Amino acid sequence: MMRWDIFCHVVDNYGDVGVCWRLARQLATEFGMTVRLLVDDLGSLQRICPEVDSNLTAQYIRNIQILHWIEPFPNLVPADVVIEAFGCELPANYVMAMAMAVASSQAVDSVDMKEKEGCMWINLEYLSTESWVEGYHRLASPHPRLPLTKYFFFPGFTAATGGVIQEAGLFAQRDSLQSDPAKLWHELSIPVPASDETIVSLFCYDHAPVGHLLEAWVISTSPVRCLLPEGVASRQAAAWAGQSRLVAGDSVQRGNLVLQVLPFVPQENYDRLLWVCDCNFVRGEDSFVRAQWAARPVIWQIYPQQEDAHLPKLEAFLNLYCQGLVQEAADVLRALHQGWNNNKQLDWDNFRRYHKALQQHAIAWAEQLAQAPDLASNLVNFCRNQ
Ligand code: TRH
Repeated sequence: MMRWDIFCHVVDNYGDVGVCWRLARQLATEFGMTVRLLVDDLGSLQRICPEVDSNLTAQYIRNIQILHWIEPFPNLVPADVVIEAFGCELPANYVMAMAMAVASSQAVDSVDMKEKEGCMWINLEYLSTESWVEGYHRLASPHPRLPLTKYFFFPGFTAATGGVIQEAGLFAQRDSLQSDPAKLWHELSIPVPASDETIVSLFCYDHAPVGHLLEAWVISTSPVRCLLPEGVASRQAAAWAGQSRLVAGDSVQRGNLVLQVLPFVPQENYDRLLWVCDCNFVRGEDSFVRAQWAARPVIWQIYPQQEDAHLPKLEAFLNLYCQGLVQEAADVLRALHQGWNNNKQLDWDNFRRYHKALQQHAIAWAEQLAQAPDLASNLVNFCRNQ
């Protein structure tokens, strides 16, 4: 089970490839696996990992072979473990090669009594907080024609799911920066925050009520510095500021708000940014999990789905997350999430009032989450035991 292929079809944005890239790195560095990452959109990967050359069909970065997934797909020898990320459809010739590998190992098996080998085929699903996920996690789905079985693997926040990505040493790195954040402020050319200033990072989808939020900060009773990575919600922020566009390095001051546009940073640096902010607005899947590891209050904009199918998922997460949080603080957190995800007004001062309770809870939540095995360990163990 040493060779892993991770197939990633980028639907949109950076989350699909963001999760696959993290997983690939962890499997290679912590488990010593030989990993190939096959991505159909190298530009998205390059955005979060600038070392990637989007013109190359094959390249090695940090011990991972990155292959441009193109059609027609070349004939490759399949790996021992094949991850089909987020239900992307594997190339037909690759699936046939998997089936042939299994068939030939079974033939050897009957003659030599050798241990049966073949491909473990895993569909790594999207992260979900809903309880039905526990019942579907690790279910097998035999192929209708070929001697192959696909297993469904569901990341999640409970012990009966596949867990979430957590690299070894993550907390130690986070704690070290949190105890001395000055070097990051310096790197980002941000003045060391005043004691009454709230530093917020803002990463959201274009339909978020950015204007409402910025207005709430303008009239906030204490100063707010909003760090906005370039290209994200910068259109609404620029429109709100009465400017044609905002680019990295720009800043806008209104009332009690300083809005500062940062470059879109490499993935590791984004983690570091989350660690030092007092509150993180995040979205999708990967930034959402990383903000939880930051152990700072999180406001999540969930990826929108047709017929508002995403709203029960948001509710399920809040139900889980708010356990053990004092009722008033939980109400405030829920109200902010409802407002942020439903294009409504936001009561920032109320959030500030409960910031301490929310901060303590964020630490406790991260500690509790870290008790369960992480996604990569769960995947490796599952494949070994199968
Ligand atoms: O970008 P996202 O919205 O991604 C996804 C996709 O839209 C996907 O189709 C959808 O199904 C999924 O969300 C739920 O949000 P996400 O998941 O948070 O991914 C963003 C990635 O970008 C994450 O790995 C962090 C990274 N990032 C940086 O590397 N630098 C930055 O400056 C920022 C803001 C983010």
